[in-house]
Amino acid sequence: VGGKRHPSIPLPEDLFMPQRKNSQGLDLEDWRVLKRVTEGIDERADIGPEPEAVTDVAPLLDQAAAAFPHWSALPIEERAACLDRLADIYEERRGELMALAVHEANKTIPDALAEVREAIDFCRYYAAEARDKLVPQELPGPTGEANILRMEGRGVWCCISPWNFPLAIFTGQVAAALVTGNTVIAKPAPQTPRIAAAAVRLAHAAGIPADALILCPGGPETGAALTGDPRVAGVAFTGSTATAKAIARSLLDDENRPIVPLIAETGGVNTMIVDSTALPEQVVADVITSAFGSAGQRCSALRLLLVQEEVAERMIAMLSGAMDGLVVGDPSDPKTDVGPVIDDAAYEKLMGHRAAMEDRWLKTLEVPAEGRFVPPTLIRLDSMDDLNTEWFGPLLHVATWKSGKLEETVSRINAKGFGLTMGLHSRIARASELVEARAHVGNLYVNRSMIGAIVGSQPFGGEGLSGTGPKAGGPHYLPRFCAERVTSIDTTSAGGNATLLSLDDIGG
Ligand code: UN1
Repeated sequence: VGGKRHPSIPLPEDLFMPQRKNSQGLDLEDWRVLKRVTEGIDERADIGPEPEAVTDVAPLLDQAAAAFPHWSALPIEERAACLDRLADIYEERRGELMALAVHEANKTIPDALAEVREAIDFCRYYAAEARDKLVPQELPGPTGEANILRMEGRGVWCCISPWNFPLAIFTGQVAAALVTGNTVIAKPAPQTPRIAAAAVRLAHAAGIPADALILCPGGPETGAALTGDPRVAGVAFTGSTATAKAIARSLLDDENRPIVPLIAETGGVNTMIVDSTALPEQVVADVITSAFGSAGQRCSALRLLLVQEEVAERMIAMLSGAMDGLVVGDPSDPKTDVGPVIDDAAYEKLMGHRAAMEDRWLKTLEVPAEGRFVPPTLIRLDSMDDLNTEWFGPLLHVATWKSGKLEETVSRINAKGFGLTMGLHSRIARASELVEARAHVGNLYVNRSMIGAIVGSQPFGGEGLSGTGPKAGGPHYLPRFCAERVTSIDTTSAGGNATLLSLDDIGG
């Protein structure tokens, strides 16, 4: 790897075939799309006015509640078809959506493409899941009885999404809530309301009624007003652990309020364990991608690298060399690997931590003076136990672990209380089995990068302080949005029902 740049983002004119899929899972066809889109992106694109924050949420909730009976009664196929149409529309309008992701959320161009692709994947996956999983099911039971299980909408879901995946996670939450028969109030992060507004316009164009999906831009007060309202029948939230806990409390505040589900996906102190058998070049490439890709602004990102003592010095030297290849700068430039962080508050917080750790820097980079560029920095820790907070940016902490102490190392990582992603680089099968058996994390990545979970293949989400589950993009996600109802009918003559009812008879 040495001085070679990684991840390497080709200029449109030197398109090449990557050896393997990169962190975003981009393959040759994607690079072709990327080339076309890059040429189509207008740097001065008008991203439009910011949608106005909502101060009074009550009328929106009334509207969404009124729309529920009609939307929830539609056949599953009609709702699923809306998601498929939305996926098609996203594909057609990919260039504009990418421009919004670049200009509003500071996404690099490959990240912006991955963002739109993931949003499309969520639509298609949840549409397929709904067709497969939501149909009424006749369950086995004693003779003379029919037992029918139905999965139905619960009411108005409130979806609160983050700025770091302003289209993908926004769309994933909304699509899941809608296809299961709920109506939705969607509150995007205050940093990224425009791309959310575009998504909602396109969703309406795809056939989702305006009252069934309502955009509700605003900050934390708007979010609190929504989750505190008894008309809300469920909350899907991605963001900080502290906010998830505040939402959970607010859902339980009012004694007369029904108990409603919360699906929370939050942060992590994500760790990668590297042993002495790992392939150094691969480790370096995967660490760079996992820690500095998307400027470290993914909840899956690598925060703490744990290298086996014997190989630590060499690994750190190689990593430092590879960091020199990172291009930090304007995200709309296709050469850029690392863009600015999302806002001033994030910048100040990260720079504060970086400055506090100055005597521990192993490596840092020069970055453009103008703009919110946090220099990718490698920070040495005396002990792996010294990092227990998530720093949401391109700051990577490094510590060592001792040969023979793999199990203890995993326990110490578990003890931090988070449980989102973990990485392992080792060529020993037993090491992989041990970590798999002991690690309390939602997503374990072995001998690869630890970001860029693929919808349908790598359902994503954590446990402990990292969230409630179920995993987004996985087979258990949709049921959590549903009310599960069983009807049991006596079909004997004694029960007054001589014939077993067919599913059609009960409107299934
Ligand atoms: C997040 O950063 O909020 O696997 C979660 C990944 C992404 C993570 C999304 N799907 O990197």
